[in-house]
Amino acid sequence: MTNHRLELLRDLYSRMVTIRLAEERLADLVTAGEVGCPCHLYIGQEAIAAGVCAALETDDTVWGGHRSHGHYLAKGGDLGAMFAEIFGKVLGCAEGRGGSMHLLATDVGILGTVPIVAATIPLATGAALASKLRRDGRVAIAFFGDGAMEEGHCHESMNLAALYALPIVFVCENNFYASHMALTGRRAADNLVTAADAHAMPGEVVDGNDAVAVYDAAVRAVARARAGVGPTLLECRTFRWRGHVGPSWDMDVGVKRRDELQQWLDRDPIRLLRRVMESAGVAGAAFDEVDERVRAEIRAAEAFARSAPCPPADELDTHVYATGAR
Ligand SMILES: Cc1ncc(C[n+]2csc(CCOP(=O)(O)OP(=O)(O)O)c2C)c(N)n1
Ligand SMILES: [Mg+2]
Repeated sequence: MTNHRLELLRDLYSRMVTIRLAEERLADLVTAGEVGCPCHLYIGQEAIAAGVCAALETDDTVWGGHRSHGHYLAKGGDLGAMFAEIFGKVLGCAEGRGGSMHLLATDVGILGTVPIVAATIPLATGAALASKLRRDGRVAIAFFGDGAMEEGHCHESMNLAALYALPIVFVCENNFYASHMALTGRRAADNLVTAADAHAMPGEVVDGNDAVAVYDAAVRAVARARAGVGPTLLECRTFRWRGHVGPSWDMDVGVKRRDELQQWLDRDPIRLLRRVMESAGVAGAAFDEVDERVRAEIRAAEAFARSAPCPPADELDTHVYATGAR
């Protein structure tokens, strides 16, 4: 393995561990009642955010939904500002007014995560159209779930993007559930990727638990987008380990996921990557070092969030009503 490739694996590992450990801490804080904000955890899907974002430049834009801690962190969003946001503090990345489902970091290209299912797909398409008109070379990434592919504006966006050959990659994270409904209970066939054919763009099914496979697919799709050839649909197949929202393991809500979940736990994306790295000669101490560094960053992020002030009560309706001249 080349040094360059090994550096990539280290980078992917670091991004994935940051997401995993940050969310495990958030899960504990929700369980302890210290965080009241609803958190849709991404644990189990880390390889997708890490693999795609490792293929991007800082200026490229990323758009997500309700389950976007992973996208925010993988694209380089500040950990302290994310914790502060989830604690509802003014130093949060949305000034404490959005919480877990409205993470933003315009300086690193995270332009919008919004919990209305599929809402950011047209926004990402608009960003791609703007990039094409400005010729600024940026690529937009729309991250969304399998459930979002059932929304009309997802397909309207894909059609427009294909028609105008826009620089965008549609990344569907197929975790086989939308809330508590299984994919096969909602669709006649497990065939999400065939939407690409309908919209005359390339589509690729990717093992969403294999960070390197995701990265390689993203590199191809981003290159097409940047070259002006047009959009790509990546269907990354994965599984969320926790409940739809909150830290539970989702085995107690009437969803018969136990057997399915066990199969995916055995394919832990972080463990899979670690195995590849170990066989390339990376020693155990190197992983411990990353884990320790990330744990220290999370402790610092939490301390920062706890010590930050809440938004002042007299600013309750700031940003709610339009002000100034129209
Ligand atoms: C337009 C809209 N309809 C319904 C909801 C309620 N809702 C929130 S998340 C969700 C499921 C989304 O599933 P999917 O797109 O597969 O993402 P996942 O939760 O699996 O990551 C639903 C139905 C919503 N937020 N917005
Ligand atoms: Mg889903």
